[in-house]
Amino acid sequence: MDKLIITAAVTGGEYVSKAVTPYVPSTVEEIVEEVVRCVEAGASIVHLHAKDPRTGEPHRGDPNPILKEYIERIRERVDVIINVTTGGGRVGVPPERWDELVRERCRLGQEMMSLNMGTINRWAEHATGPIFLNTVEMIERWCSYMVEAGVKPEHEIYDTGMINVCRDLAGRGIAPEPLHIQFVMVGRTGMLPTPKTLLYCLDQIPRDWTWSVCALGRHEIPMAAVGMTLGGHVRVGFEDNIYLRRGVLAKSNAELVEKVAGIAEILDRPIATPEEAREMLGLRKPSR
Ligand code: KMH
Ligand code: ZN
Repeated sequence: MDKLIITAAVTGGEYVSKAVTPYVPSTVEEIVEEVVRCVEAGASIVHLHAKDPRTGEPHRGDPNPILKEYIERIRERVDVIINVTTGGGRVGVPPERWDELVRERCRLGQEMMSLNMGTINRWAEHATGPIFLNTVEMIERWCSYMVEAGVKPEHEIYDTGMINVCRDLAGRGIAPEPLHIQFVMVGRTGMLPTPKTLLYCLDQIPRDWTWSVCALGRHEIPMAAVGMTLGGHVRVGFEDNIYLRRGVLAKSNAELVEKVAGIAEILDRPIATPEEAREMLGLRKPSR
């Protein structure tokens, strides 16, 4: 089995603000410190959204300058693979501008970006409305922007049909193989977080593709345990779950990273350093 790549989705994404947990990092300084703690705990990738520094809500308007600042400040402190959102960063931005902003966002100095592989009903209330819009045309264009910029897409799969979209993009040479998949088990409007669902998904992807799993709320850690047992990689962090255990808020994303790193140790699965993860995912180290 390959070494385990742990992604820390540290910023709370679009749904987790200070009103949800006081521990969500929101200022640039808090986010950088949180990334450093997560890397020390075993994360080799961090996934970032732009936040309002005061409230921890999604940053309203063009998120690119603030994401650029996060990336530059993180690079000054620690070696880690940086993965930037494309699903987030839409609040207060008219849909006509999404395309242009994603294109620009590909060139902020990160190595990876999320690419959401289909439209889905929102699993929780969201400022942009009840639909998480990702048409095949958007996906194709955004994938091409990433590839042109030398950024590796992380294909986010919320429902099993989205795997077909991945295969189609790969087959037409739009997404370079091997793809890296994130199975995002949101439940409710998407895939249920169960071992059976994950096994079905794994049957649908070529063996040489890499994959990771994340699940929302109380399913995060159990599905991470299932994923790493099956040879996959895992994502944890406040974007998906704010609890360390039932009724106990995690005080830092690093506590969640430590928890899955502990499970990996029990399972005798070594953890990948950022450099080892780059090698496994075929990433180039960014120039400083
Ligand atoms: N918020 C997650 C459920 C993105 O940022 O583009 C999925 C995600 C997608 O991380
Ligand atoms: Zn995200």
